[in-house]
Amino acid sequence: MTTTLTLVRGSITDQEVDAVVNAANSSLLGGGGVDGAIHRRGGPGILAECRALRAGHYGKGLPTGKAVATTAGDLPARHVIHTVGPVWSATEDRSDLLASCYRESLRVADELGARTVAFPAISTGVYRWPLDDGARIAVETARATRTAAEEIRFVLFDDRAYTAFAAQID
Ligand code: AR6
Repeated sequence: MTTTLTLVRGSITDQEVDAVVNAANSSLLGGGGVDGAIHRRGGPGILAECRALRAGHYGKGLPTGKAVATTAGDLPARHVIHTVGPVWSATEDRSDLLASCYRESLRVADELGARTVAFPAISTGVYRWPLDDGARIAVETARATRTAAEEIRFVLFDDRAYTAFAAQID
């Protein structure tokens, strides 16, 4: 099975795919950026499942680099996979944690039977990861991960992010 990497400019909340990935924080209880947009558009069903996860297996929150799935609520996707990217550090190399977000999200996507998976540029917003490096890690990790997904779609919110990802794909 071959996996195709695709790029679109737009919002993760508009993607009609089996699973969209949320750039969450470890609380799983919402935030700004992608996270805020997903909870706003997806409605309260997503937060309800996140709260249940916090009341159960993830009492201390979701660790950085891990991923967990919930309903997609009112989104046009079937599932949301929440992952927690690392905050950028100039003094510590956290690249493995960022790669882990993509790997773990694809592992969860496989468990869900997802054939189409949409990712935002994890950590490149509030968490300040440099866009070119974030794009490199995203594309390299997607290419290196064995998955049953047929399409891995990167959804870029602006021209700068789109250009950074396009440079990695070409
Ligand atoms: N669709 C696609 N990409 C988007 C969207 C959207 N609707 N909105 C923003 N982006 P961020 P992070 C881009 O900050 O850096 C939250 O508060 C954005 O331009 O969403 O991993 C969480 O709760 C950027 O390139 O995620 C965490 O606390 C990229 O998506 C924290 O932010 C990621 O930006 C996570 O920070």
